[in-house]
Amino acid sequence: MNKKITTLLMIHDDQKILLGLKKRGFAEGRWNGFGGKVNPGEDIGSAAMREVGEEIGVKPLDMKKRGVFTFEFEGNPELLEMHLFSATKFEGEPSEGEEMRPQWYKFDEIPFDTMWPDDRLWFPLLFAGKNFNAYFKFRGHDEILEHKIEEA
Ligand code: 8OG
Repeated sequence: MNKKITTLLMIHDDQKILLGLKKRGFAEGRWNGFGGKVNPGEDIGSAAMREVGEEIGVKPLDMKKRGVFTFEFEGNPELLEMHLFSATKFEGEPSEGEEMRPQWYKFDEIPFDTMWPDDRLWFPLLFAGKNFNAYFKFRGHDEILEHKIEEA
């Protein structure tokens, strides 16, 4: 099976998380972390750094790998492999770009209803400092048919 490789970087501290409202593309209208497609030949961590720079103009200083997600979309033979990173320190001031509008959310005010539906299932592990791998099978972009999350 073919797969597309993407990155996702979550910037957070122990009380709040920085999310961006996606203004265009695959998940327009959803709040998410920062990331996108890895270019051919590009290192995955470098892609994660590049994307957050392009999207909100910051440079993470303590980026860590947290896990790998595999997404399958019913009826689509191409799998999506998403590499999750997190950071708590960064350089620069988050600013709105063409693609993303950044905003801080307290942990108990995260807008899960306007996020990918899998996020509410794994955010607790992210905030607990765990590393984990996950598999989600979707119908469309809203319905999870199957899933598995395993601590790594
Ligand atoms: O540039 P593009 O629109 O392809 O980027 C999609 C971004 O969304 C990329 O950072 C990967 C991320 N992403 C998915 N699926 C999911 C998901 O289910 N949850 C979260 N939080 N992010 C996702 O492609």
